[in-house]
Amino acid sequence: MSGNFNSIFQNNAGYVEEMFARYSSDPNSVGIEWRAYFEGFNEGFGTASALANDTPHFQELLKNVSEKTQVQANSKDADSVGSEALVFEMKVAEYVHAWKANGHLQATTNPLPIPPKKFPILALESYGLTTHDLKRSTHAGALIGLGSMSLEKLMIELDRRFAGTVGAEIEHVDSDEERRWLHAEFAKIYNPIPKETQKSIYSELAKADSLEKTIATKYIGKKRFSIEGADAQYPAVETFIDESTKLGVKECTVAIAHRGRLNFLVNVIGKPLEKLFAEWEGYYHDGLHGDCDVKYHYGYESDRKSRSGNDITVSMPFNPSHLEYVDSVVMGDTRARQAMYYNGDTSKVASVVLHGDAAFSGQGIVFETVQMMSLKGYNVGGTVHLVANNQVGFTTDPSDSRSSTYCTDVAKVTGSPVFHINADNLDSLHNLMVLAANYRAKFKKDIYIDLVCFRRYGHNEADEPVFTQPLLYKLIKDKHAPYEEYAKYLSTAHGFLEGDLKSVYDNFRAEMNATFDKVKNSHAKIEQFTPPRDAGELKLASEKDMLKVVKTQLSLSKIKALAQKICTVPESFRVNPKLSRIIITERKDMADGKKKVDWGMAELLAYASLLEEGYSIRLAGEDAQRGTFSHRHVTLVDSEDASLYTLLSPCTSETAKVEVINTLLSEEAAMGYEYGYAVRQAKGLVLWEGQFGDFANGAQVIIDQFIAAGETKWCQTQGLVLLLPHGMEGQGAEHSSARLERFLQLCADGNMQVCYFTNAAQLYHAFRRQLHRNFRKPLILMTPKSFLRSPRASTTLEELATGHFEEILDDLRIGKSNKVERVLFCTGKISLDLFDALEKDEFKNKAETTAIIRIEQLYPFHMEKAVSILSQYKSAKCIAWVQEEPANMGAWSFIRHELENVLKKSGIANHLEYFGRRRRATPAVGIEKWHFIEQEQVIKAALEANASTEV
Ligand SMILES: Cc1ncc(C[n+]2csc(CCOP(=O)(O)OP(=O)(O)O)c2C)c(N)n1
Repeated sequence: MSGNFNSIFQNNAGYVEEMFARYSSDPNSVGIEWRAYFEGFNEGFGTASALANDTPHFQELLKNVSEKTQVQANSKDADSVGSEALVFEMKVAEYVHAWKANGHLQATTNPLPIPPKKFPILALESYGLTTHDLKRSTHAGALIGLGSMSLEKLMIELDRRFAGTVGAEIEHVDSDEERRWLHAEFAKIYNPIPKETQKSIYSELAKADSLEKTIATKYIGKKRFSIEGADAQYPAVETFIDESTKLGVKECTVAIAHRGRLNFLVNVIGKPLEKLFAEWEGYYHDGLHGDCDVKYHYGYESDRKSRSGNDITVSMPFNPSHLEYVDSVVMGDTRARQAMYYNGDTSKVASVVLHGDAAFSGQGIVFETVQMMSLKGYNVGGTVHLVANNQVGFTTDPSDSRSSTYCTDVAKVTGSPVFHINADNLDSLHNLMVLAANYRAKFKKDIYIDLVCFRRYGHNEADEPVFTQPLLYKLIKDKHAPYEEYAKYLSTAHGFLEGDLKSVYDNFRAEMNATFDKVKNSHAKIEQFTPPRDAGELKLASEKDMLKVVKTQLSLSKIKALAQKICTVPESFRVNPKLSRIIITERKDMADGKKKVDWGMAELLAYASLLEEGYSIRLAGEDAQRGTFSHRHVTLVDSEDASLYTLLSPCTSETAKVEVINTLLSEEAAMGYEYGYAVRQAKGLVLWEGQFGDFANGAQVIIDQFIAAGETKWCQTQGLVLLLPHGMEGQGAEHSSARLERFLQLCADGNMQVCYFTNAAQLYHAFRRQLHRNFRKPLILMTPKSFLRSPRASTTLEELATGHFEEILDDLRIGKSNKVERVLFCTGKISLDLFDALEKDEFKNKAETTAIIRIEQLYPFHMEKAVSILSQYKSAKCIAWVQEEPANMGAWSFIRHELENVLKKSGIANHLEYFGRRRRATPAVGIEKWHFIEQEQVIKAALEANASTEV
């Protein structure tokens, strides 16, 4: 509670009462500060009216105020003589509010002996109170649901509740209902927990430590990113899982970075210890797919029981070293599970994301991901964020790694509650995780738990932490293992027998040692590819598999019927008249065969056809519903009431759903989310579209670490489509290039497809091909801007019905191939520019002697097809690659080796020439006029020059 009311109260007690009366009948009739003040009372009592009618303490306070006011009203100077009792109450009330809001600052959350600082905001004196007031009775405890008591007692209660070993940040939560609920639940945080639960917690701590010690003794000095010091994460997550299953949760997705990951994989996610030891031993069998990854990046999934014996599916996504990027991926995975397995019910799949304090406060993707919490296209019904705050990041102190007070301050962005807890207080941690599970289930929002703990060793086990954190590690040296500390507490405070507890630990060690011996003596195989549930017969595939023709045709009548369906809007829906003309009418003409099918229509037809075949579609992108260039208009807005209608909805069914999402303005988290979704939803098409392709490099980590490398590292396949508007049109450095060259540089081992189409039919067939194969591969697509509606890039319904995807398009204009003198290989937009140029007077004479060969799929490159096409043009004197991108960009550095091979294999001795821009530091010039001059020079050189020319 902010605002200093003292002066008001001192001078005008009657005014306070009047304000309260007004507030009680209508909270909006008083100013915001008064509202905030009286709302504070609400949290202790209930609603505003309950406050007025049902609360004995407050009635008493009011009576007191009333009497005093009456006295003042009869006196000569009623306004200036304040009620001393009221003033006192108000001062204490402010003091209580300060503790409710800021008590966490002074909480003893640190398990290391570092006492919390003192904060003036929590001092009596800051509210005009002194030690002389301690014995006075006050009603202000009502603010936290207590009766009247002395100020002294109230202070003790405030300290106990708000500054114990758990601190609560609740006051920033907007909703009254949530705040009241949170305060009421938080009041129970120190309640005792059942003995059985204590046993489970001890056992989990013992198991966590056992595993680390076993690995440490078997693999001395090896990196394992031990959980030691943050062991409490394990029972915390177990409590969350257990409580969640009681609330109906069937699956729990758990993401965690390096620290404690091996421990979590085995103990929480159920990866058999045998498998882990086999990985440590390096028992990799022949024929293992891909390059694999380090042990602590692997994910796992299993069905297991919760502590109470309920069924739960637990999973952990694979993740790279790049910290926090998996946050967005696990969100997408969670949403896909909810959509696919539980009909979108968010209460069935819950997510816990574990973070490190330094990464959580430093990495920007955290902000982007948490911002998704309540968005229609992203919400997963709330996530529990558990930060293992070991008070150091690698060798960096918190004072150097964040400006915010807490590592969890990003929670304020979404008005989510935050709790800071001392990891030694495992009983309260249990209560807190119960609270978290219930909060998530009830309010469907994120909740943050800052688990203050320590790191036993250096960043990894070989690092010496004393070099950089000598003081911290002096304290850590004296700290016992969490299982030992808890055992001490259980035996002294709860009558557990030390010997019993010790044997629990010893048994774990013995079991783990036995497992190790077993693995040492056998050569267990390491399993790799497991397609997601319900994905059908999916396989791994090579470059060769990717080049096989895929039957994507549908009958013409079927396509026509689909086309009609997707341009029919319900009669009651009022489409903007202009839009109706340019989109609906035109698309109807396309459906009737009166007009060629443009890019937008072909795209929608591909979606519609897949939906009718039972595949779901999820397209998320920046302004994707309309499309950056106004070409898509798949979701229309009613011009009168702004309601939405998706043109694809008539093609959907129970199993085939469509979501077209205008995303938050994020590339990294938004793309990561779709990656996670695509991995899970193998039976659907998942697409992410950039506003312009140029902005996709904001998601470079997702591209490099997940999309390009996920299959080779983890055997994790997916068919995510990236739609990246690309092409040089004079729009400057940042609206021209999706950095085709970067994607091509990442291509190997059949990891993805990189394409740049020139015809809408190709788009249609490529989208259908994505799902009509028994494997999944990402598709990176350079998409058009200027030629979205070009007749040259348009197609016919017949082509859709009869064709299939073509990796390379020969020049069908050429009548006699032996007349061809010049063969220009190119990709995407420049091909269409070249075709246009050949129709102009200046170059008309070249039309028959110049063949333009379009490489529509750059990777995997179809060598055989290219050779067979080029072999027709043996008479050509000039064979070249043409591109509009600078020479150090575009496809040139990738394709030249492929094309040189094509020449060799076609028996052509010529050199491969290059026509295009010179090497540049930026993808495009900033001055439009220069662009057009350059573009003309490229075209001219391509059609006339005899040797490589850079402009
Ligand atoms: C994006 C990224 N940048 C840098 C690193 C290198 N790195 C690995 S762990 C680490 C410190 C992480 O600290 P924290 O988040 O507190 O987790 P802790 O290691 O303490 O558990 C750093 C900088 C990384 N893995 N990822």
